[in-house]
Amino acid sequence: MKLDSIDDWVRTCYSVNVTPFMDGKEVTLFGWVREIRDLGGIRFIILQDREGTIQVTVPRKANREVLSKSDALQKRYSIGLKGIVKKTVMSPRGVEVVPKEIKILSTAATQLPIDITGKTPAKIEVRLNARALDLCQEQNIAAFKIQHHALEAIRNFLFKKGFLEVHTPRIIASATEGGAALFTVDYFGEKAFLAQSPQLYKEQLVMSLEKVFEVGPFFRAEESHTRRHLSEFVSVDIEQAFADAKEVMILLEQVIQHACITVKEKCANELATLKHKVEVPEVPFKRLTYDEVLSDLKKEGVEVPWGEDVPTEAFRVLGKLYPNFYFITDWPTNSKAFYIKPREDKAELCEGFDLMWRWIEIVSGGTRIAEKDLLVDRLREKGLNLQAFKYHLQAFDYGMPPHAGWAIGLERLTMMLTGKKNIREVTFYPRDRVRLTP
Ligand code: AMO
Repeated sequence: MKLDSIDDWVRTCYSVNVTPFMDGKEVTLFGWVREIRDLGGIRFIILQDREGTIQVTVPRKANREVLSKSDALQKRYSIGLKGIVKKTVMSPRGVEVVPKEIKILSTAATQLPIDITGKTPAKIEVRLNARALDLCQEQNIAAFKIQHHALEAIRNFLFKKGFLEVHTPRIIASATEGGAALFTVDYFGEKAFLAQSPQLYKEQLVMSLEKVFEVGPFFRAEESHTRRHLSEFVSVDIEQAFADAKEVMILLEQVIQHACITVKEKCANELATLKHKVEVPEVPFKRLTYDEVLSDLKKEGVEVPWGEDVPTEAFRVLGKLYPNFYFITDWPTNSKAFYIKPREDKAELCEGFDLMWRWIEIVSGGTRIAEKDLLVDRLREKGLNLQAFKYHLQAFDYGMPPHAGWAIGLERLTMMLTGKKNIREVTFYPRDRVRLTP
């Protein structure tokens, strides 16, 4: 088929902007054929674009060119059309567009691997294999718009609070979050790693910029194949000088609340598409200590030995007791990373915290160790190689202020905001133990 060229056509509006009030006006639309229905010679084409759909009605007496173009259309062809808006009671939105001219800009395969109307649901593996097409489903567009608005809200909030956006290396020479979950990279013949977090760099940057944040992908060679772990995930990190865990926890709950308010306000249509409700959480969020968590669990018949991490099954029980956001503070020092500050009054506990939503950990953070000697002790206790941290330790000779920070897992936050149960649903192109493509 000979394709048309876009020429000087410029979109006048998206599908959703076409309303009955525009009756009689000419519009230029671009998008994809979502469905075609023939009814006694009248042809209905549902045109989909980023913002939604609009009914295009080709009457029997349309001009020959329009009739033959509309005859050739199939699902997922990308098209442009100029047409007249018509108020009607015959379409769900009370409006249709009658085309004067149609351009076929690209074609598509006759057999598509999934039904993007979602009427015939496909398994997630099949959908992920055809992800470019799968992402055209309204549900997916809705989920990623919600993610976009949440991240925009978080960024704006942090800008207002005086944080500067920074960019740290992804190719690094030493681990930050423990040695196990690292991907190695051949760096000009030298062994390097993909960064698990911006931890060391964001800490160093508070010496100059004081309040920093970074949004970007980080990498964990996760062996566990769960519905909330990826090998590559997006982290929203902050770090603040002259602050402790208490202060950054207050910032965090405000950030989360602001993201929820924004999504609720700006994404009503997307939430309706997903049949999901976002409740705006009240601040302050509940604060539970690790000891309180253990005792709550014990009452529910779940024993977690003191000092150990809380297993997933126990978190599920806890999530039923606290079905919203809550912090867990005062973790055993040894259960947290080497850079988390032990409590001054009780060194076996630390100033690290997690922010949970139901049973899922969405954020973790804490006050950092700002004293070089203590950091060296903690590195040794964790069995880490001091030499690998030479440059980081050096920074502590140059005036490292007290500081604290946190990192939100963006996909996990999006799960909460969209009601999706599998993290792969809210990741454009998920990477996990068994998936490296597409
Ligand atoms: P942590 O390792 O807890 O902390 O990571 C912070 C947050 O990132 C998300 N996350 C993940 N999401 C998907 N897949 C994964 N494999 C994955 N791993 C982590 C979670 C988690 O709460 N440097 C510290 C943060 C800090 O103290 O500032 C850190 O990386 O939502």
